[in-house]
Order: sequence, then structure tokens, then C-alpha cells
Amino acid sequence: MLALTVVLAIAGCSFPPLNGGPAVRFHGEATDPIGDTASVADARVARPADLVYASVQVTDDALRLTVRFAPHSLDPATTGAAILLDTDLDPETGGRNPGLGADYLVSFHAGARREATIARAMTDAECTPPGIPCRYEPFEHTEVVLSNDEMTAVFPRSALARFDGRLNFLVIAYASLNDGRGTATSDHMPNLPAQFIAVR
Ligand SMILES: [Ca+2]
Ligand SMILES: [Ca+2]
Repeated sequence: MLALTVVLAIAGCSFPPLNGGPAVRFHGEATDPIGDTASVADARVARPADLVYASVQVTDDALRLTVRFAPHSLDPATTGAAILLDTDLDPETGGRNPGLGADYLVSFHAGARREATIARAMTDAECTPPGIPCRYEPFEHTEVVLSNDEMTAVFPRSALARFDGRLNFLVIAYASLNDGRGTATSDHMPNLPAQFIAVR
């Protein structure tokens, strides 16, 4: 049994998967400094999540989002992340950030119910100024894969409307407080003056 296991392991190393999976059509990534967290002084946040890297890969069928944290700064109990996506490359549509009109929001929720949701920008009667989206309505969820310092989620590309594979995005890491009733932002990327990370 042991010999067979060893042979299989060697065979696995000798024959990597064909093409390494589906072709990536569009890709964007960025790094972020270690040690630039905002809430280091907040006593409620024992381990402020410190972003160091994020990427978005777009294949024919899927959108893969990866967020990586400085070693040991991802607290599985409290660390969440929000990724704002401008999928039509139009800063005048979606929720407004400087230079980024976020048509969708992906949330990597913290804690026991660990999952990712995708939400679309919505306008309702309470929005001010009127006609500009002021909230995000979740419509699909998927699992979050957690490794030591990384979170990954994959959504079907078909979930996104007006999307040709290119997008702009930014990432906000936060700590979930009081059983999710509050949050404290711990890091943001990219840092100014950059306003977004381009996926092209
Ligand atoms: Ca950072
Ligand atoms: Ca937009």
C-alpha cells in the first residue's frame, strides 16, 4: 500500500494537469504594503487584517477573486473583505467612489457562516442624491476557500450583466465586531493616488 501511494505521488508530479485549467482571458492584480492597517490602535481588533495582494481572474465561465493578507493577520473568526467591481468601466454607473462606479459588491463574510456573496448596485427612494445607487442587493452566494493567509471565491461569469471581461476593482478589509453587527475597516487597496486595480 505504501509503495503504491509513493508511485502515485511521483506519477502525479510527473504529469501536471493539462493546461493548468481553463484559460484566463482577463487578469488584474496588485500588491499592498505590510503594516499600513488603519485600526492597529483599536483595542477591539486583536489582529487587524493587513492586505498584501489581491487578484481577479476572468475565464470564459468564471470570475475568480483572491485576497491575501500579511502572515497571521487573517483572523478566521473576524476578518472579512469587500471587493467593489466596476464591470462596465463607467464611473458614472453604480455606487460612487472616486474614479470607480461600483456596479457590484463581493463580500467575503467573516466568522462561522463563511461565504461570499455578490450584490448589485441598487437605487431606491431613499437614495440621496436621487437616482444614484446607494445600496447593494445580494443575489448569489458561493463558498470561500480559506488557506493560511488567503481567501478565494469563484462566481459564474454569467452572474454579471454588461460585462465583457474587463473591470476595475478595489478591496477593503475589515474586522467584524459584536457578532457581525459592526465592522471596523482595517486596510484598503490600492493606496492613493491609485483609485482602482485594472483587470484587462
Ligand atoms: Ca496592507
Ligand atoms: Ca460602473
